[in-house]
Amino acid sequence: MATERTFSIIKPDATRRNLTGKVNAVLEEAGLRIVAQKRIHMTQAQAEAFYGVHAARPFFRDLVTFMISGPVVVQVLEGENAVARNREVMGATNPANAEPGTIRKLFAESIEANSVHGSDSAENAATEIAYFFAGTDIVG
Ligand code: IDP
Ligand code: MG
Repeated sequence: MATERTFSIIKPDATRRNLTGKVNAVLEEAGLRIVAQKRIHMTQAQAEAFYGVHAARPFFRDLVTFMISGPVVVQVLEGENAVARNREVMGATNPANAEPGTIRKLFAESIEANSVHGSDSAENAATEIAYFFAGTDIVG
């Protein structure tokens, strides 16, 4: 097992309901350490670039509009197998399919407003972390 880092976002539906601390508590309970964190309001250009991989999907426009509808908290999480561990604790994209106790089961409003983003691979995690954080921002 290797210690690794992943990238996480607490999405606008969760910041709007003042759930940052509750989401962080679930992450920490799962053994993930928040080694960098900041609250930002993404620009349209930032959200479009971040979700560029989904540009061809029918929900892309709505997703970008949602992601810039309020502040988000961008985070770097560290722990054993952090990428997979975070995906596990996030739960399925559609909260209707998410396991009990997962962040999306506990807090998500819909398949779109699903409270958190998490990197889906170590390679994407590195790219996504570098998009929002300098190396000196991350204190493990
Ligand atoms: P993930 O966040 O579980 O990795 P992705 O398929 O990468 O899911 O989708 C990125 C984000 O796009 C989702 O978290 C969700 O906010 C939104 N999304 C995904 N599928 C749909 C959909 O069918 N309708 C509306 N929004 C969606
Ligand atoms: Mg994804």
